[in-house]
Amino acid sequence: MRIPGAVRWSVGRLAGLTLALILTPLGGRDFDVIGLGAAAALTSRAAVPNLPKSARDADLILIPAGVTQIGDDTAPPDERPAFHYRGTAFLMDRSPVTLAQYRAFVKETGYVTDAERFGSAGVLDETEGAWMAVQGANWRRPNGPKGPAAQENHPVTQVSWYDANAFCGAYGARLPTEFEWERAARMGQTPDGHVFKRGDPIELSGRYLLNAWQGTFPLLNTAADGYRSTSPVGAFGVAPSGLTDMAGNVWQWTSSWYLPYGAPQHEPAAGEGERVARGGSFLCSPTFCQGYRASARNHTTPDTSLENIGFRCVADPGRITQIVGRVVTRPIEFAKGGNAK
Ligand SMILES: [Ca+2]
Repeated sequence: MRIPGAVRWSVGRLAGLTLALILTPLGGRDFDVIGLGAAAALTSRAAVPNLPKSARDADLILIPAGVTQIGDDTAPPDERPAFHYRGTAFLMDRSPVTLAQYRAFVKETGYVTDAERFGSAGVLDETEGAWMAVQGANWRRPNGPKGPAAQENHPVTQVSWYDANAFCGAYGARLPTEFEWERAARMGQTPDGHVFKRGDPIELSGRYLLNAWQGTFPLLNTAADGYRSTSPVGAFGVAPSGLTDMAGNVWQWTSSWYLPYGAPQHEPAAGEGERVARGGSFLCSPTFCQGYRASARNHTTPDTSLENIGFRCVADPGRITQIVGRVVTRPIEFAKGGNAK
C-alpha cells in the first residue's frame, strides 16, 4: 500500500511484526507521521463486548452553530482551497480522552484494542530517527513493555481509529468531523485565543504555547516545553472556547475520510481510504512539521496505532445523556502554560 506523505511505512505484520520505514524529503509536507499500512488479514476490527453501564467521566463544551473558514490558501495543497463552512451546534469533549477514561471503558466493556490484537504499535525510535513497530506497545505502555506506563491524566494513545470510534459510540457519542474539529480550533487554540498558522512561533517570552518538539527532528528532543512525550491534558491552558489541547500533545482522530478539498466527495472503496487526524503532536517540530496549525491535516489508515495519536468525542446537543458526559457551562481553570511537569 502506497501512503503519501513525509513518512511512509511498509508493514509486514504477518511476517513477524517487522516494519521498514522510509523517511522521505519533506517536499512541502509538514506532518510528523503519515500512515501505517495494514496487513489485510488482520484488519477486522474488534467489537465492544459489553456496553458500559456507568456514566462517562468527561466534560463537554458547547460549540455553538456558526460559519468558519476551513483550510488555508497559504498552506500545503491538501488544505486548499480554503472555503467557508456552516456548522450546527455540537458538544465536544473538553480534552482528549485520557488514559483513566480509557481504562474505565476497557474495565467495563472488556474491549481489546487493535494494537493489543495485532501485538505491536508504532513508536518513534529517537536513536535511529525511524518509526518502528514495537511488540507489546499498546495504550497501557505506549513505548512497549520496556517503556514507562502511560499516565492517567495524559491522552490515551496507541488507539486506532476503530478503537476511538468504538469508544465514542459505546457512550452514545461520536468522533468529530474534521470540519467540526477545525471550527472548534478556530475559536482559539491557546488561552489568549491564538489560532496557529504557518510560521507562527510556538514560544513567547520563554513560555511554550503547546507540547511540540524542540531540537533537531527526529534525533534530538530537548523537551524545552517540559515534555518529551505526552503531557497532562490541560497543561498548556484552556482556550476561550473552554477546550484544551487543540494544538500539540496528540493528533486526534476525526470521522472524516482523507479527501481533497474542492473536489467531488466520495466514499473510498471498502478496505481502502484513510481517516483524518487533527491537532499536531509532541513529535511536531516547527521546522519539520507544523501540524498544530488549525488547518493542518494528518491522515492514515484506520487500523493504525501510534504513540502520538489519540482522540476526543463529540455529541449532538439533542442526544445528550448521562452516559455521554457532563456538559460544562463555565470553563475549568488549568495551568496557564507549559514548561512544568
Ligand atoms: Ca514537548
